[in-house]
Amino acid sequence: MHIKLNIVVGAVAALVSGAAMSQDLIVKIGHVAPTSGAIAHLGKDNELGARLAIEELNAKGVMIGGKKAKFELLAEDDAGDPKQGTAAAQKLVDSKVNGVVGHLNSGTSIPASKVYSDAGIPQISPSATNPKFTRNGYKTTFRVVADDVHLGGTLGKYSVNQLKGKSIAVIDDRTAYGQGVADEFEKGVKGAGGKVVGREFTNDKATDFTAILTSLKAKKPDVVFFGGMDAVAGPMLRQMKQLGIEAKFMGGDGICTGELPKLAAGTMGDGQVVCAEAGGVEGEAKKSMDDFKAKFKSKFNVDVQIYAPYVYDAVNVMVAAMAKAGSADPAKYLPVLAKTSGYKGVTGIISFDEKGDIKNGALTLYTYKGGNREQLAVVR
Ligand code: ABU
Repeated sequence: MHIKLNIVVGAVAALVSGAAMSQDLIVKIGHVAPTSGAIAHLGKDNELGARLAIEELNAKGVMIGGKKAKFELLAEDDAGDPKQGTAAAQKLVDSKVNGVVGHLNSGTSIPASKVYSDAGIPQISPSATNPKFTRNGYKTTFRVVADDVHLGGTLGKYSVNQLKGKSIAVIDDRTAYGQGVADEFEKGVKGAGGKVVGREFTNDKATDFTAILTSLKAKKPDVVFFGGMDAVAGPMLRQMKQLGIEAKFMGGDGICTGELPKLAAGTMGDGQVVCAEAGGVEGEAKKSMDDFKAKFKSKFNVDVQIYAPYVYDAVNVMVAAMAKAGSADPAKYLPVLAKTSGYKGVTGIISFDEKGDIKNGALTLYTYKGGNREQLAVVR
């Protein structure tokens, strides 16, 4: 009799628990970054930022419209390639994701933004800095970092005013990001009264820069700016050393990673490289960023490369809008997301302007000493 009663109680409990589970709201968050190829270390950094956010949200138990939300991460690899980027975007749309965080690159985020816009699915890029990303008039497009007008322009002025560059050379990798940030850098140099003595280009898969560096060497540059990613910047620094080019080396956020010293294989001089992350925190707000980096390291046993905290914030901003709207339906939470104002993230305060860009975005200038990234200043 006692055994029978236990079986009945167990069955009822299982039914109740099953009923509760069936009432959970499944929320699918897409994430896209290059997790294969030369900048896979950056794509994995971003993806881990998303995984951490999703794990914490599930552990916390977020209620959306009276239902407990269960978040699922649908992670795609676009290899940093525009065609694979739009294919990944379409795959996520077909999987009926509720929102997307990504892509990592401007060259993939920009074409993918049309796919998401056509499907009415909100997209927040944590790292694509080309200004065009938010200038197509799509209501679904957001970004939580500063753009290349701010980034390249500030670095251009810095090269003249702080580094006292007199003959500045510029190289870019012909990607949407690399060429765009190099153009803005050049404008910043000229605006500050500086002189660009040479402009060369390569591509984002190149490994041999002898021809362009030899050509620039003849112009005796004291600063070389590279618009591109760390996987190309590292070997370029090695070859500059081999060719005896003693110039300072500058770049945007694409080179401003934890991996750069390894990629340059010990050829970077202390203070030789100056770069900028397209975000940053200062004062009391720095603690939340530092705490995030420590938590990330303890959980995944790797250091943050650059944009994992911004991915983490992007996921949380999206989910905060869903909770506030009481719905994960993109059409219902999109207007709430667009009105995001004063959200306190680990990367600082997030408010969106009418284009979907972060308001009052910061930049953090860094150099490297002893193979470690060292903060120089946070500027707005
Ligand atoms: N912002 C640097 C890396 C990503 C991109 O914009 O292509």
